[in-house]
Amino acid sequence: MTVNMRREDNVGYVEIDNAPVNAIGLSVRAGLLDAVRWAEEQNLERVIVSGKGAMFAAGADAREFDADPVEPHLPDALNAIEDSFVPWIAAIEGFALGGGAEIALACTMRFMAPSARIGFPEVNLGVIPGAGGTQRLPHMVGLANALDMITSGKPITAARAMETGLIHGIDDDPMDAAFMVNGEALGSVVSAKELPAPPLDESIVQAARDQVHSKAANQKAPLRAIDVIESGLGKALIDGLAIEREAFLELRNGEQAKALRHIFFAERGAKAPLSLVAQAVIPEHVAVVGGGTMGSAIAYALLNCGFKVTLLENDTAGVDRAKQNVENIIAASLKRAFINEQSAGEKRARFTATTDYGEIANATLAIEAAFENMEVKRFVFHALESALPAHAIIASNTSYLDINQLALAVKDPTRVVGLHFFAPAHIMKLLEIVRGEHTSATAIASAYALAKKLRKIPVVVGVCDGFVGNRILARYREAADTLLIDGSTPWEIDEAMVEFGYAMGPYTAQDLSGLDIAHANRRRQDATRDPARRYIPIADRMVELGKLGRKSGAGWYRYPDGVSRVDDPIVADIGIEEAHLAGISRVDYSASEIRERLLLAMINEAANILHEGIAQSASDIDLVTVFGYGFPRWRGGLMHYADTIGALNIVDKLSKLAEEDAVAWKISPLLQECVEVNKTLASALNDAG
Ligand code: T1G
Repeated sequence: MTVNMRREDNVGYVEIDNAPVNAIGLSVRAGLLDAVRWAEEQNLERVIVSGKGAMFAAGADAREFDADPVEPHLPDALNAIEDSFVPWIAAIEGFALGGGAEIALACTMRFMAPSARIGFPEVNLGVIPGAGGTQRLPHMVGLANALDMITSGKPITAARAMETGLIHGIDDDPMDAAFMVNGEALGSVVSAKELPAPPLDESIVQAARDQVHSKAANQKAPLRAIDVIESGLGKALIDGLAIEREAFLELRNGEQAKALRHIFFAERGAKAPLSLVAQAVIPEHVAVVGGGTMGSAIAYALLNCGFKVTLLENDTAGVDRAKQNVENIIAASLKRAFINEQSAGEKRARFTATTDYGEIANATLAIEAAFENMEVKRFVFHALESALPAHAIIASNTSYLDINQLALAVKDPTRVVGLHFFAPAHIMKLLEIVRGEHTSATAIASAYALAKKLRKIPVVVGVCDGFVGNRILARYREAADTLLIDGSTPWEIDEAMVEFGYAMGPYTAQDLSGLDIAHANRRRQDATRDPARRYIPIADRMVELGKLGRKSGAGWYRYPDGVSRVDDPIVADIGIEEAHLAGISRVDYSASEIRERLLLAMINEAANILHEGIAQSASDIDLVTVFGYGFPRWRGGLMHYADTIGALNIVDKLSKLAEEDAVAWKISPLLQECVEVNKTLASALNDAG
């Protein structure tokens, strides 16, 4: 059974029992309807509904969304609860989300535990509440609060729920509170549909629209939720529910909802294969080498998840700098109330910065975050090998360098793995686990376990220049620089990609990270670059001119006050000048041509990455692009997006581009294969196995 029913005297207890999160699937919906009939047949005085385990209910079972809805539908069950002559009381522990919150709204009363949360995260799945949330909530909490809860998708605390009038009480034992409500009080509470609808205040509605346009541009569900809430006001509940249901079903079958569901489940699928879990060695004491930006943020991420951390630097100046960097992150976290003073104190107590490698004699994991230079890293690896226990895992945070080359610095290469964090390392969720040719299963399993403890999204990648994310990024930038010399400006390119859904375009992003990083990589690749491949010298010119980005006051843009960004005609002139020197007749590319070229460049590179076995699945590439590189989540990631275009169309467009430049636009064999056997990239497993 997924809905348990029992009675004690004349009180009925209905428990949603569908591990792990009490998702409301078909059996739960049917069970709720049965429970209404059971309570009425038993002529009970009240029903107290709760969730088994830590959660009330996580919402509708999103795995059912790809299939046609099956009766009984959740609105049917909730209308039956609301209309029943036996009053229902929701006793909420943990989360009451989406359909779970809607069950609570259909009840006569609601009680929450102090730490419980209630909310409507449907927009995060590209849909809107589809079982009365848009129609009942405004009557309970008012128009502004309802719009905010539903369009933001953010759950609220029990205290906030009490403030807004959403619930009737907060109690450490919500079921007991529900039991203790006196009969008369219970009988006097009116249901949502009997409460007056809030007045339609156009200024509130417009403010909600403006908020959505600024926070969730391009996303359909939040705006549609506003429409449905607005059109339901003043209508009978049954009419409002019909409007809601139609909108919900339409969104549920739409591209954005499919993309968001894909990412939701891909994120949860990013975990160690069962065969590996038992081999994980979870460290307590972790060594971090290098106290710069990355090293200190990695150290903080570890401290934030309970690890003991010893940060190693070359000299006392480095030690002092590392301490200050970590302290700065602690101070910022305190300022934003992410942590409190007690928690800050606990972190400080578990943190040491030193030059003495003797202090890591009992560490079982070391993460090297030193200067991005092979010789420096090999030297550090050698020192770590001498200082650490023989079974300790040695990881590098390198963004590009060859883990196999690094592993040669130690006697036992099986203990070497890449742990590629993304800046800022204590905030970004993505973690590329780089598997070297000798990396052991234990090292991979331990990396997965570390990612889980750090609440990161782990993606195992193979060894190549830039692994998955930075290799795609390098192709993205190369294609953008090609447009730069062939006719566009940085701001035209950035605007085109922001219209696609990126928070910022490649040039704005590079001004933030600094042009010198990519410049150093280009120099590193000089010796092995294909001479037949077009080389665009504009970015080199920028670095030669000292235009390194925001940190130098100017990069692809100028920053007159250090903050605001303005187009720089000098940069546009450099593009024109370089085109002239190369004998190129510039072309005025439209925004859609810019988008198409940059996206096809990334898709083709990603297909090669999949084909070469550097990534294990298209879904992993989606996680990397969304959680590491700002690809719009509501497009499902680069490969999911590619599948919405289709391999045939992609190959057709690439063929035309290859006529311009056969080297840069050489079509990935995997894309050709997808066309030949009519398969999607999502179904294409890498050939390397
Ligand atoms: N449907 C199906 N499976 C779900 C699920 C859901 N809604 N939520 C979680 N799971 C699975 C998840 O895939 C994972 O599976 C396991 O449960 C643990 O999840 C009608 C239409 C509740 C805060 O959007 O936010 O209601 O990997 O790792 O970290 O109007 O899950 O173990 O096989 O995330 O403890 C609205 C989504 C749905 C909430 C718990 N509800 N879930 O976090 O566990 S639409 C949501 C969450 C709706 C109604 C509308 C979180 C959580 P596996 P987990 P967690």
